[in-house]
Amino acid sequence: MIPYLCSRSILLYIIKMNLPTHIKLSMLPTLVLSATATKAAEQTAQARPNILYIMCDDHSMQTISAYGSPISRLAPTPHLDRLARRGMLFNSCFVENSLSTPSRACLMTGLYSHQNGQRQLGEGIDTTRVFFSELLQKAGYTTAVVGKWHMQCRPKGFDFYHILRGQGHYYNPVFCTTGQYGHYKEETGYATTLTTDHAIRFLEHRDKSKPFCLLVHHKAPHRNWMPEEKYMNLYADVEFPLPDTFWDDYATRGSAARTQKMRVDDDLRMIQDLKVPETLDATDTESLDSYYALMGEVNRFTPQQRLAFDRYYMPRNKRLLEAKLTGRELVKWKYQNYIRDYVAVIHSVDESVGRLLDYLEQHDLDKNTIVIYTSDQGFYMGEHGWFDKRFMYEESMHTPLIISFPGHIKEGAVCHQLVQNIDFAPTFLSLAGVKQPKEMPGRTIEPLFAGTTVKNWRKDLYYHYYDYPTYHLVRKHDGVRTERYKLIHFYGKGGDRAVQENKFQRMPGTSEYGTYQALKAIHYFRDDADVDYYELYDLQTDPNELHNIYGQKGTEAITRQLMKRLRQYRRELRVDE
Ligand code: SGN
Ligand code: CA
Repeated sequence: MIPYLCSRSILLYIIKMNLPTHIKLSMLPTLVLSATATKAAEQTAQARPNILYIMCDDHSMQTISAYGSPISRLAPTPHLDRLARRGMLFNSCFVENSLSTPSRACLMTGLYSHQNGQRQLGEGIDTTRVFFSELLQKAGYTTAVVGKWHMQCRPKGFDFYHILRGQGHYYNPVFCTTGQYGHYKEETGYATTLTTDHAIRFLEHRDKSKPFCLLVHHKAPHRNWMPEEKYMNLYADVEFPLPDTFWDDYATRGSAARTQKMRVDDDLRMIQDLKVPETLDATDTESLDSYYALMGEVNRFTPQQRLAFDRYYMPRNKRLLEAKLTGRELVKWKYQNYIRDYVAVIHSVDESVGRLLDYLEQHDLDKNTIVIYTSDQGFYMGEHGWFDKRFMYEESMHTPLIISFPGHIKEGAVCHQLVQNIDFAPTFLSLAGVKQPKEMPGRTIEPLFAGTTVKNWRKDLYYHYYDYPTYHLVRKHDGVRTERYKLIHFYGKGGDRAVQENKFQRMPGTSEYGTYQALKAIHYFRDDADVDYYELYDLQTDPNELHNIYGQKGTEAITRQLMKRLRQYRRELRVDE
């Protein structure tokens, strides 16, 4: 429209000019040519799709009803299901390092953790690496990110950002915005709603002559799972089934599965996570820490928010304390209420997805926008008795991925081929018609959109987790996952000895140092042994990964093959630890 108006006004201007008619006529072809060129440029820009990438923090596949798990059937996600019906449900999408900041660094750079420097949660990212957003911007896209950024660097390559500080807060969070990096202002409301509002505001005010790439990164449903005021009691009366592996005793595994601290029974905190401040033991540093963590959220409330919180949690806590539950009954109570809060948080996320899809439809943007929904990793909803993530075991490494792209992806399609978060940056670049830098190891997933099995697709994935010793005490490990098997190598020094290998944990002033000292102060660490061992799972016969078959008779050939592939990955990718 704009070039058309411009050409029209120039034409009128020429007509009005005090020049002989033949000169005026001789100017016309130039005018026509320039108008055509501008129009063509606009069409090329418009031919490239808009990209709407929605990523939650810690959203499990088990709580998206399109994936059909028993939990999600009791807490459905109609808008995510609507997205899945419009497009493709990916059944085999995995991360390369199941932790927030590494996953985000991988998204932005298209590189594995050891290549982009972000191995653990705090410091690390190599900011000299190119972010895909910079390349999209150069190619004529308007780029934006709203919500949880969670990297220790300024957003690079964004025309607009409106981001939370660190992990962000659920209630009345602080955001900083474009041009004001480091200057955070509090906003009244719930993080999921506010993040969606800012996403929509960006869409309203964007430069409409360009295609856009908008990243909507929700803080939800990260620990400590604080539901929105109006949804706090949404699932109060629902009883969720325990996962089959809830009482796993880790009998066939190495020590890492036992020395972690992410168990629903012992490690979910009564105060911080389950919101029972009445259990405070002021003589216990761990209990006090848990209390301050909850108060860090509760003290942010407006009086109305506080009222809603007390109205739901106080009677729930009273009933619990009166029931004097112990043993398995108490564990089951913890599980139920963990899931109830988590899925109530998801309800707001689902609504946000609905609002964004509605906006696209109402503004005629749905036809030319690819919508991607995913999480920064998977999450345990009680499987193996756990919450949190980090492990290479399925529920953590496996992450949701739903993509709709009208005209390119058939409605209701399902993809089983192996996809990893190293593929996102290459996919965005290819959608924008930008050449993929050769150092990016992933590949565009566009060929999978056709819905037929792509023959020369990858047959396995490399995974590497580094963040030990810290929250949840999951040991360092790397491994390879094929469509059928998974080989994992757990390694590294145990307890304080591991800190010797971690430069940030030894460097006062860094967030890694701060976290390490804070956990030490509440006696979080144990003197775990050094480890160096393998586990092997056959996902076809043992999808729940309960039977480690490493070293068993009959597994020699597959072990040799997987070992070879793992060595090859390490060599080719120059893995340095
Ligand atoms: C916080 C949480 C951990 C969680 C990490 C990483 N503790 O440290 O439970 O594993 O974040 O999560 S909390 O007491 O601060 O909630 S991630 O999603 O950012 O990777
Ligand atoms: Ca996360």
